[in-house]
Amino acid sequence: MRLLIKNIGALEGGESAEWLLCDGGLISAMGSGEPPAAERELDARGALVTPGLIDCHTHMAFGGWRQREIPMKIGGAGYLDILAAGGGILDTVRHTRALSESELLERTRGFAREMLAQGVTTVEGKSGYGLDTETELRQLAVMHRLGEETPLETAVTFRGAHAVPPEYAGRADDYVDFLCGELLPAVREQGYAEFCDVFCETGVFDVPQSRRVLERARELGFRLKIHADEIDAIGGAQLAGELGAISAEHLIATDERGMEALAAGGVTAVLLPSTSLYLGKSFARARDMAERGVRVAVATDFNPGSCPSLNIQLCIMLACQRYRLFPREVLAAVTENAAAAIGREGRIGRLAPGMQADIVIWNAPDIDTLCYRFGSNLAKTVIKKGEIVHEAD
Ligand code: IZC
Ligand code: ZN
Repeated sequence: MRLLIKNIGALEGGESAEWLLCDGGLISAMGSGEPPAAERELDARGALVTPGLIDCHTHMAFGGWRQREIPMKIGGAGYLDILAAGGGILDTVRHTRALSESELLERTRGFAREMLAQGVTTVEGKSGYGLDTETELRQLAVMHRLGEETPLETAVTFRGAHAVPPEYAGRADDYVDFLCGELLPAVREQGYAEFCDVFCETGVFDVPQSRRVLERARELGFRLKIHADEIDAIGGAQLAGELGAISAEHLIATDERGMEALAAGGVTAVLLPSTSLYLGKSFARARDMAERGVRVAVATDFNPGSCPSLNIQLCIMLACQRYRLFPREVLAAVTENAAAAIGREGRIGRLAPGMQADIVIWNAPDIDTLCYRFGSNLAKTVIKKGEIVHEAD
């Protein structure tokens, strides 16, 4: 069925046009003047039209919440203090291990509906709340099934190197042996994860341990991601550059040398402004990165600890206000640059003939308004592969 969007007021993320035609899940034509006929028509009534948003960094398949950490945090405990005391990620691991695949899928499906309603048509989701073979594979299966069974497209990332599990307490190197020897091959065999990510951070995995996991993952055919410099700059950005990772994520504490390494390695910087907000940290040096030729993407980091929000529109406002990115740069950060962070550029993230028909019609006349009116959901009609998947009341 052909779907026509007409009376577009402002088209962003592609050449300007007044109408856009979808056919067979793709954008088949765009233009100005008299639109062609189609079986179904949507009148944009002068509104903004953009590519579907891409949330290229989440940990959305998890059990439980961590609201009970709030008094500890207000009392002065930091993210790494809570983790070192057996809480934080390890608390979520306990809750995630307790859920069956169908229970975990049901929860995650609820998040997927909220994301679609926000204008997100593709999401990346990481494992890392199992830290054992069975639960890690279950989390990956849930992210895969979410993509098969809902309109939300998923990119699946294995992140067994998220924390050292209680079974390996004080034996991080042994856990790294287990990851390289057993878990990574099992994940490869399962076939759902495209990417392998590591939490390279003080007290979690140091640079040599992160390197071991990532080199083994590369050998097995995964593309590499790395959580780097979220709290301390211990060399994660340099490692990402050296290994030619597809992306490095967080980068709150990244210094000049880290930025150079990202630019030289062609690594996309995935920045997570809601995490900075929620942890009360500084904001990544997005403006400096962009000016040094680093491709900048922005995502939510949705997870139960450091960012219990899947609101990508909040990230859009923060990217503008706190990263000092211009509205067009912000839009690129949640569309085409986010597509590059998950190896899908050329198929999603832009509006052009031949691209997948992932489109949002907004309750807004222009992208400045998206960066401005935070707190309200401005997505009006959300289209995935040429089908309407959400319409605001
Ligand atoms: O559950 O705390 N930063 N991992 C690294 C997270 C945040 C997720 C969590
Ligand atoms: Zn994360």
